[in-house]
Amino acid sequence: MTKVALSGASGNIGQVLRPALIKLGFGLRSAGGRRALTPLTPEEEVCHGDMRDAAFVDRLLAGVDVLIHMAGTSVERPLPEVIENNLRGLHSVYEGARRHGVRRIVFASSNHAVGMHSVATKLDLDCDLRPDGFYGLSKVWGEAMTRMYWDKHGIEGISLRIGTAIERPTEFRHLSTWLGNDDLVQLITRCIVAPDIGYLIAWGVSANTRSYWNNAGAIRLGYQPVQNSEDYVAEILRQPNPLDPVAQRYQGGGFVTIDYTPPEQRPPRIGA
Ligand code: 15L
Repeated sequence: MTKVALSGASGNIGQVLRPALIKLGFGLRSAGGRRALTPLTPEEEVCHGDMRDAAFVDRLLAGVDVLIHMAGTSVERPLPEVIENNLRGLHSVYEGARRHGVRRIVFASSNHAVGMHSVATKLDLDCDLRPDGFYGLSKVWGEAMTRMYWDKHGIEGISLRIGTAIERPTEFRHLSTWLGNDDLVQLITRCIVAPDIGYLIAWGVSANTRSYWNNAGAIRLGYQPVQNSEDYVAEILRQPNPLDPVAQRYQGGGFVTIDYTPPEQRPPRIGA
């Protein structure tokens, strides 16, 4: 039986994955952050702690085949916090993966690693990395680290650029970014069981008609999304778009306009 460790198990995505992975028959060890978790079944192992603590990482990863790494800061925050949780924390857990012979890491990257791309552009997986803040920048670090641990240490890695993982889309941007719960579970399952992956990047997105992203790369995983935000379009178009006009222009939406310098306040271009 494949032994799976799930970090960030008390977060929004973790709460969907825990019962689903147990039901699918994986041996699961779930890790929370500050608060202790209660096992959902007698078989589920639980732990909680700080990813920067090597002793905690050892408890999380001993005997594990696949780490689903969802822990860390998941929104835009001041740089020192992002560095601690998403850069130092990630390094600590990846070193733990080396110590314990973990075979594959599934890294929760984010669309915010490319959030400064225009909503008018459909992106392929080899698009330029254009983070929309310190959080997105930390995901660029994470993707590169996941690649490095495959190249240098032979730990298979999958960087999932997750869109908006919620039960149902609720606003205009979600028509492009939504990842429904059923597709999320299918995607993570494929990330655990798909053979001979080496390293790859995939968009964590449903089969949305208006997707910003071309997910052809996910074919290697065997991921075939079945949910489509268009099913909710009538309801969403009845509501005003909550994003301001600048945020509406970029794939990262509201993350873009946090600490944003408007064009009229930017230095003039050389030679312009
Ligand atoms: C993310 O990366 C965040 O973790 C999540 O809270 C959402 O903001 C999501 O992206 C999104 O872009 O909708």
